[in-house]
Amino acid sequence: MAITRASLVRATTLILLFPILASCGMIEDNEFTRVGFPEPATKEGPGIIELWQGFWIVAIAVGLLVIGLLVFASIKFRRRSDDEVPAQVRYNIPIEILYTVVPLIIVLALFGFTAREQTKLTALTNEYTHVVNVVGFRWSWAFNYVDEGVYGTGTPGVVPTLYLPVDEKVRFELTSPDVLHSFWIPSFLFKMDIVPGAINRFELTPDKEGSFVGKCAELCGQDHARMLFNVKVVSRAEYNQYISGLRAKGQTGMLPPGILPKNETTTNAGAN
Ligand SMILES: [Cu+2]
Repeated sequence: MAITRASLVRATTLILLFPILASCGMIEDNEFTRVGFPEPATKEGPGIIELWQGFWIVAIAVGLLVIGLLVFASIKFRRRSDDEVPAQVRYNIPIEILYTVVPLIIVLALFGFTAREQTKLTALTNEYTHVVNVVGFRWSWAFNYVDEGVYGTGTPGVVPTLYLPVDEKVRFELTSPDVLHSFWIPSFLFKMDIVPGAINRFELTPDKEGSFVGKCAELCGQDHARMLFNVKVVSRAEYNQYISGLRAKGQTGMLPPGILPKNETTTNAGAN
């Protein structure tokens, strides 16, 4: 047989050592090794990637074990002649305990790692440098730059851009005047629902300058698919320049939830 015990041990070791090798830079960081995730653009991103990779490593290890046992059992305990009935085994208590307890331990461990990462990710601190109130409305986005007292906004036809200064922790406050939306920037590896009547908060630190895309991840109505926005992570100087530009255009104050800028109406306001 081509699969020897040595090659199985080698493959398993490689899978188990994957996170260490990856973090040492010995395995190339690409979309394949990130299992489909985009390159993270926040300080918090790598932790989420590691959790995701960990789940895959466990899933692959369990999958290999199950397939291996299936192949092993179907060869070793196969019927060897027409008049032979293979040994019928049942009520093997140690094995039954084993296959109840081991999956339980795996699930609890996965739950533990997830809860730990989630608690860290959603923790609110006082260490942020600025606050952006994201208003998701049918069917676009407004961004109130709370500390600076200015806003930017879009329409279903004009995609708005959210500006963020690089390497500064930002607190997002999500509000909606109408229905459920979900604020999602794939490159930030993070999304959170926006619930009417509530304020959902989270904090992230974008650490890569560049342009990213964002979208609504909650099917919210007729023009849900048009709820797109751009994200620009820029230097502090460029950010200040953008804020001054908004002020010069008279976009000062906060855009209250549900109020669209002048000359804009929600064309589908009645479509409930
Ligand atoms: Cu939406």
